[in-house]
Amino acid sequence: DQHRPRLALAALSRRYGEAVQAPRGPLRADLLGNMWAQQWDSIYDLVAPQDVGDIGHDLGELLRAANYDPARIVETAEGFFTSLGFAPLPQTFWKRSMLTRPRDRDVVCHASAWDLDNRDDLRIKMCMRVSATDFVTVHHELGHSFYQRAYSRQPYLYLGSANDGFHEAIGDMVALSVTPDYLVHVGLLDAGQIPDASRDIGLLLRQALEKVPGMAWTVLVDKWRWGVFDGSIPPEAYNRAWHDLRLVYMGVVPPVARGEEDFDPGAKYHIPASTPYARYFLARMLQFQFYQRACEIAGWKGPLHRCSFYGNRDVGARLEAMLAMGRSRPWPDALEAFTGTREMSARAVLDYFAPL
Ligand code: X8Z
Ligand code: ZN
Repeated sequence: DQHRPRLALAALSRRYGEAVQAPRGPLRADLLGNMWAQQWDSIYDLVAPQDVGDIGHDLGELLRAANYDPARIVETAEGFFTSLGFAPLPQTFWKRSMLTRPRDRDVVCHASAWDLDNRDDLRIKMCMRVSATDFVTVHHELGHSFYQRAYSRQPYLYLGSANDGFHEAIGDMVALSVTPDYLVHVGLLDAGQIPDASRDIGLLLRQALEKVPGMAWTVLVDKWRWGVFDGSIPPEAYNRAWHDLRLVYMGVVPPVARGEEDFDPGAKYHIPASTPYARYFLARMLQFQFYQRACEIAGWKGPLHRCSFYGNRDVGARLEAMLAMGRSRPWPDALEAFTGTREMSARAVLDYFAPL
C-alpha cells in the first residue's frame, strides 16, 4: 500500500515541521523515540489514525499509576512463569540481582541475565525504569533465567539454547501474552477499561511499532559486522556502510551529516561487546511461532493477538520440556518438540498482525 508509510512521515512532518522531517522522507532516525530507532512505539500517539480511537493504555502509565517499583515488575513477570508451573526464582536472585542503576559506581546498564554456577545462582542485571519498554525487557531477561535453569542439568557442552534465537525468544513470547485481559487479571486495568474489539487496531499498531522496525534492524547489525569481518566493508567506509544499511533496510537517516571521523555502530552495545545480533532476528520470528503454538495448546479460539496463555500448566510443561533439552539436540528437534514443526517461519507474525 503506497499510502501507509506516508502516515508516519506526514505525522512527523506536521509535528516537527518540514525543515526537520522532509515530507517525502526518508525518516529522521532521531524522531522515532529510541536511540537506535530500533523500536518506534513511542510515536504511537503521533501516528495512530483518528478512527482507532485512543486505547489509552500505555502500560508505563498504568504501572506508574499503580505505584509499581522495579522489584514489583520483576515479581509480576516471575508470576507469569510460576503460573505456568515453573518454580519461583531462588532467594539469592533477589539478593544478588541488580535491578536499578547504582548511585555510587559506573556499571554496564545494558540488560543481561546470568547463571553463575549452573546450579541455581540466577541473576539479572539492568538499570530499570518503570516503563512499558522495561516491563517487556524484564520478561525478556527472565526468559533467559528460566531457560538457563531448565537446561542446567545438561552436560557442559549442552548448556545453552537450541540455537541462539531460542534464548532471545522465550521471554518475548511470554510478554506477547500481556493482553488487556491479562492486565485486568493482575489488577493493572479495571475490567470496565478493557478495550472492545474495535480498539484492537490501536493495540496492534502499538505492537507493530514496537516489533516490526526491529525486523529490519536486527538484520542490518550483523550484515554490517560480517561485512567488516570479511573485508567487503573496509575501515575507511565503516560509518558510511552503516548508514547505507540503515537507509536501505530501515528507511532512516541521521539528523546531521556523519563522516568517517564518527563511529556510529559503536554506540550500539552489541558492537563493542561483540555480542552476535542475528539471534534477535531469529527471535522476532520464533517468539510469534512459540506464542501461536502456546495459544493452540491452551485451546485459544479467537484472534491470535488477544490470546494470553497465563496460568496454563499444559503450556508450561511442554515449554519446559523444550527448554530442558538445552542444546543437546539439533535445533529443529527442539522446535519440533514444542511446536510440532521443524522449520522456523514468519507465518505466525503475519497471522498475528493480519487484522492490522
Ligand atoms: O540486547 C537485548 C536484551 C539483552 S539480551 C536486552 N535486546 C536487543 C537490544 O536491546 O538491542 C533485546 C531486544 C534486542
Ligand atoms: Zn536477551
